[in-house]
Amino acid sequence: MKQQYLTIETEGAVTVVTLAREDRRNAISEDMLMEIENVFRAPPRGTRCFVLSARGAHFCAGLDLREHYEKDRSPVEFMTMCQAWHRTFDLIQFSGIPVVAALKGAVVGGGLELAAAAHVRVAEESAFFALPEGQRGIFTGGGATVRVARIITPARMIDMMLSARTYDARRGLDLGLCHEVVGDGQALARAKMLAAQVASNPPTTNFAIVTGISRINDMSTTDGLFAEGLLAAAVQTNPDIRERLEAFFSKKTERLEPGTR
Ligand code: 1HE
Repeated sequence: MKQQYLTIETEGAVTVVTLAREDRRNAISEDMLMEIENVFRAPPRGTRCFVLSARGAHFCAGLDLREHYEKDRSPVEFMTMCQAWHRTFDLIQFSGIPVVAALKGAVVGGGLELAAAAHVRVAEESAFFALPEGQRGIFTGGGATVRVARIITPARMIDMMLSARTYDARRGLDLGLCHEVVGDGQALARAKMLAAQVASNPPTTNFAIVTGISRINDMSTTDGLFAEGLLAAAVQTNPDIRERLEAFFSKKTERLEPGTR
């Protein structure tokens, strides 16, 4: 299917999805959301890791405010749209295929909600994080109350929304909004490098990591430990890992060193 607001390129086992609505700072309209949903619902064959990137100076300015203004949606229409955002971002988080986001410039409102659904977030120095919804007189609707609040705590999210506080990339790193900061213009290359490495992990292991940990976090201790045991039983007994363990015994694997990667 032809996309109007995204580009999709497959490089080996890595599929790079690029938001391509630069003139609107990659703000997400209903049609654009549907395109995002489609690619994560039916990943190109052979995809073992996604990179989520953006054209232009900004990652994503969130909800398309102009479309919202012009459509003058009813409560039910907006609720239905929020459900589409939730469905799409759930697909990103839980499809079982890891997603590495390359962030820069504005990562705000729904743009932060989108980034928070990714598993690894690399940010350029130019990146900044904000939830300006309060200032606009609206509320988050793409999952921030769940995903962003879990990363930075509900108290900090409340402050962020009330005060329209902005965090730069370094502060975002301290708070967990991103996992690594790189120079301007370098996030995509770094994200591709990480994605290639992630893609070389066994798919079952990646599936367990990206679908299991967040869900277990929602469970009681007893249920969580039980679920962890089940996941580990499925992953650790995968015959494919024997070869990896043999490589480790014969010292053929890359050594873990402090500060690498
Ligand atoms: C937009 C949008 C948008 C820009 N919807 N059109 N999100 C926000 O409140 C962020 C709103 N945007 C901004 O604060 C700024 O645009 C940026 C900091 C991201 C970038 O600034 P700048 O100076 O590079 O660009 P600009 O001149 O502000 O914007 C360029 C154009 O993009 C301009 O249109 P033009 O016709 O004047 O060229 C802007 O109107 C347009 N544009 N952002 C529509 N968001 C499921 S609920 C989720 C809740 C939310 O996400 S609320 C949105 C929060």
